[in-house]
Amino acid sequence: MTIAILGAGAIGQLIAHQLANANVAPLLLVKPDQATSSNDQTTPFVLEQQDQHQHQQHQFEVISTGDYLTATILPDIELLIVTLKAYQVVPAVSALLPKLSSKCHILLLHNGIGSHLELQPQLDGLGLSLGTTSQGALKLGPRTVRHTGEGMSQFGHCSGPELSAELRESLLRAIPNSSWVEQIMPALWQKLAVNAVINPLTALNNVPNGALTAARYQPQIDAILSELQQVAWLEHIRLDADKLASTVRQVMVLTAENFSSMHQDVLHKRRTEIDYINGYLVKRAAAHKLALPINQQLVSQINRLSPAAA
Ligand code: KPL
Repeated sequence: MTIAILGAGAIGQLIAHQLANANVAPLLLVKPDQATSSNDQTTPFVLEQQDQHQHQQHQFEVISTGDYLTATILPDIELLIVTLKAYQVVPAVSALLPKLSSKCHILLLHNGIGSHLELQPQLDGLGLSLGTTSQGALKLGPRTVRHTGEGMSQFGHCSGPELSAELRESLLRAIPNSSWVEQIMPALWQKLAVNAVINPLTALNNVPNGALTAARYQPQIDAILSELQQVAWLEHIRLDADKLASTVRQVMVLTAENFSSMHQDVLHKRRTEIDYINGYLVKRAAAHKLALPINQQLVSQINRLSPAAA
């Protein structure tokens, strides 16, 4: 069984360790400029557990994206787990597609929604699944990650042939608190709500996630969620408003000390995932001839602070 992970960021490396613990160590496909590149096949990857006293080491086969167009192993990949940022998915997967066999199944796992719609026209019959995770991971070095939060993971079918039962079982066995759901879109929308509130507000106000529990943010949070609910309804996604608001608040409390990924992206002047979070809401709303002024304003404010799309 050949599983590969495209993107050796914090979540990619965490899942690689979890798969290795379940005896299905994946290949890692990484960018050539990363210190994790294929030139170094000897330095182990380290997983630091939450209590910071326990460490695990695994050796993964690393293929740099600079070499992978010639890599003979690519046609053997049966499951490609893509843990890149949302905006990196289409260019990176498109470059790989000519080398993948028709039996390869792709699983996208990132914040936000929308990359699957851009990728689908190119898939030529390959199976596609989508997932969401609230596991926390922090990259401490090129080959070191810390598992910062247990969290839950959900996966589900999107299009084309379904993932084989064998691979599905391996994935669920490897990733703690994970499940395969009949309908993945409602789960993605719930995570979208969390990110649509926490990510831009923490980035714009330069605060950690927990700060958003202060009363002064509540009107803005309610407005973001109310617009999200309107689009979800038009998209036939049924979400319970009270449950959504309490989930968002629960994440703020559980991750109170953390700085959101968008906060960090803005701080380090990196491109953010806003186009696939609040931007996705605005786009879907426009398709229904609906305007979302609050979410649109957040998109504009974040885009003024971070590098624009290429
Ligand atoms: O997913 C996250 C992110 O930072 O992108 C949350 C859940 C908001 C945790 O920080």
